[in-house]
Amino acid sequence: MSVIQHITAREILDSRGQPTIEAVVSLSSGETASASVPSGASTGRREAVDLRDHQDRYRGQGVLQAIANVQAVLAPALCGESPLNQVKLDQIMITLDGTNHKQRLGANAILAVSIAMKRVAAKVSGKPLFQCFSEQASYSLPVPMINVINGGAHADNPLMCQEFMVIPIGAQSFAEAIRHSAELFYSLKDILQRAGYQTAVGDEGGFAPALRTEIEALDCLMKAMEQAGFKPSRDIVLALDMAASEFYQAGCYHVGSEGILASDSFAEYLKTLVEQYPIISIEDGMAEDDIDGWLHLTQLLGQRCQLVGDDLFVTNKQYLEHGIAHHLANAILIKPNQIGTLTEAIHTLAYAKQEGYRTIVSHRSGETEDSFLADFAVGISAGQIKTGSVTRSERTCKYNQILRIEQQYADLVSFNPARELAPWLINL
Ligand code: 2PG
Ligand code: MG
Repeated sequence: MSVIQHITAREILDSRGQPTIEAVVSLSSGETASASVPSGASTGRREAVDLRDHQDRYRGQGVLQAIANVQAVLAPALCGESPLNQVKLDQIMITLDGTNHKQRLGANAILAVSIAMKRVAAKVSGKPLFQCFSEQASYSLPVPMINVINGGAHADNPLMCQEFMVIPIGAQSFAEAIRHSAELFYSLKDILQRAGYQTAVGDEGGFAPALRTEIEALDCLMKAMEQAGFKPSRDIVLALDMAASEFYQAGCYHVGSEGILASDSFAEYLKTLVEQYPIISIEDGMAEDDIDGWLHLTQLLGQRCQLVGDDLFVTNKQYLEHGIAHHLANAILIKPNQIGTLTEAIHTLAYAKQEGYRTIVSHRSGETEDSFLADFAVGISAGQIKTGSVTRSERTCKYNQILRIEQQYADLVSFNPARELAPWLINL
């Protein structure tokens, strides 16, 4: 029987030029696999800890301590184990860390090893990675949310909304969804250029123009749809990530163009946007600490719009349980690095599905060229994925991997936006 023989890690760069961890796991039978982990800019307060050195090198962002933890603490405990029991392997790491938020060993150290072990186990099993999460007769390909305008913490422009995303619901296949999104992206570029805006891209590959208001950005998107020949609501719908924790201070939302709004007024403002534009999904519409605001927003919009908890739930089953009990949001973002192991991310997702919450697998704004997220989203039939725009290779590598899966395993997979987004599409 093949067992884990060697685990090591190294410091590499992410898409923002910050250091991150790449872990490498080798088996006694000779297989080797590696995995690298991302990091966020608009992080939730209760996320698992991304351990940094806080020394001079890389302005404090080095990950040498986390790497030392992989080599000195995790590797000795995992070597000799079978790579095939992911739940047991992840539990060993959780126990070794022993803290609530993985602050001792670092969620970056633990997750890099967790993913590399999954990958090497897939190699041993001889199956494609996406098929190693669960045996299913058919896998659903995730509907992509493509982030075409970047704002907030991901761009140097006045937009408060962090992500303006398009969802190509009229597409018949994942490949067509990517083509539609790319065609819309080119039209958006024309429109921004004609209006005299810069078309350089932000952290997640969407344009980062110096538009002053959210309304201006949404109007550009509507024009881009028209120019590219798409009918709003039939072919393309919109999704926003407000990342509202970022501009919530002393109980109010500092919305730039709209001024300073109390929680109720901010919810009303979001409602107006939903009424005026084909927006079917809003992520972090309220700040993570504004629980009353979340309740109010869910009552106001929860029947007609997908309300996604990102900072609110941080992929943590315990926070999701609290949210469900208190009727907050109706969907959850699943970011493995917010929780630190694959097993915990999968448990949170399974629980969300069981409770009727929609699930969206998500990248981070600081990413690597690792395409693991693509196989993960397909393998667990998450239903939706967001991993940036149609530019920047750390974003497109995930979409490209789903394109490969769709082409190579056509008989095993299906793509159906109407199924994944049903409750929100009927309201359009
Ligand atoms: C988000 C993410 C990813 P960050 O808020 O959803 O888009 O951003 O990784 O900066 O937290
Ligand atoms: Mg978010």
